[in-house]
Amino acid sequence: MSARPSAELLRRLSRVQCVTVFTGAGMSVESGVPTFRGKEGIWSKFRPEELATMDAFLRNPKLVWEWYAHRRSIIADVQPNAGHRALVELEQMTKEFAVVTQNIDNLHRRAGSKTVIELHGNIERNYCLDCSRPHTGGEVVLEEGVPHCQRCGGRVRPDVVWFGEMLPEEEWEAAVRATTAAEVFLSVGTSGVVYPAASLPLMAKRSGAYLVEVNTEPTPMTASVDEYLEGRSGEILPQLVEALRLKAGRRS
Ligand code: BV8
Ligand code: ZN
Repeated sequence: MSARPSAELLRRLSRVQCVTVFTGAGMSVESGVPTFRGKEGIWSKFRPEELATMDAFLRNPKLVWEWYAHRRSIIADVQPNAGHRALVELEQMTKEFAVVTQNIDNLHRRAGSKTVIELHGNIERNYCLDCSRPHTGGEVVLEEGVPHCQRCGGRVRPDVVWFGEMLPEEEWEAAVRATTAAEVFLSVGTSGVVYPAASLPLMAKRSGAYLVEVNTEPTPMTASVDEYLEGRSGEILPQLVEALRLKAGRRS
């Protein structure tokens, strides 16, 4: 049974102008996409920090490319879940709204969210390490499992942010603007261990936002939030939107 949103949260969400939702891998679990650090984590014999790095790619491009191909195949077969769809509705009910996601699975956009800030890139995009040419899946030439650029023969990599790499500047700045402007900030389905993304919820709170966490279990952030809703995002977010719709209906 998942926690119900408080009257305070419903009051705020029905009155404020600016809402920002920060999402992590937990958002996509109910679509069938495994998280990183959970028991059923992706290829649990490897830690993301060991595979999602430039060193790992340079050392063993075939293994890293196969790991991303494996994840792409999972993502190709899944659909956005009720939680993604609830955020699309919440965006339509809110004057200024942004999803700031750590996820690379493109599910927020596929669900129909308009303002999606992808802090860690997008697994459906690739580019050439040498000439930076963007590559869609079809144009990648595999030689012994290693992807090469058709134009210059360079190595092609996924367009995601690896550990030790800077986040894309434009997206980071947009995320900070959406965080500091938020009157309500929802942190959904993230363990809050990967920086600098994990610094956003407390940045929101320090800027005056009402900070809400949605997670199936407590995280290092839970002690500092204004409201902790324990449960699955695919249940809690639709319940939240339904309660807001009812409240609006009562008012009109
Ligand atoms: C950088 C793309 C700087 C690739 C990813 C020590 C201290 C502080 C920082 C560091 C440090 N040592 C190293 C660092 C920096 C490092 C970092 O933070 N490391 C961590 C591990 C300590 N960060 C970086 O390297 C970043 N860059 O710092 O550059 C710099 C400075 C100067 C010069 C150069 C560089 C780059 C980080 C980006 C890494 N890329 N992804 C890929 O995906 O392959 S991160 C990866 O982790 C994903 O993006 C993922 O989203 C993200 C965070 O994980 P979560 O989303 O939280 O997922 P997780 O599995 O952990 O948790 C899921 C949660 O969902 C759980 O809490 C679970 O309970 C919950 N849940 C499950 N089911 C549900 C649910 N919740 C709701 N409903 C459900 N149904
Ligand atoms: Zn190239």
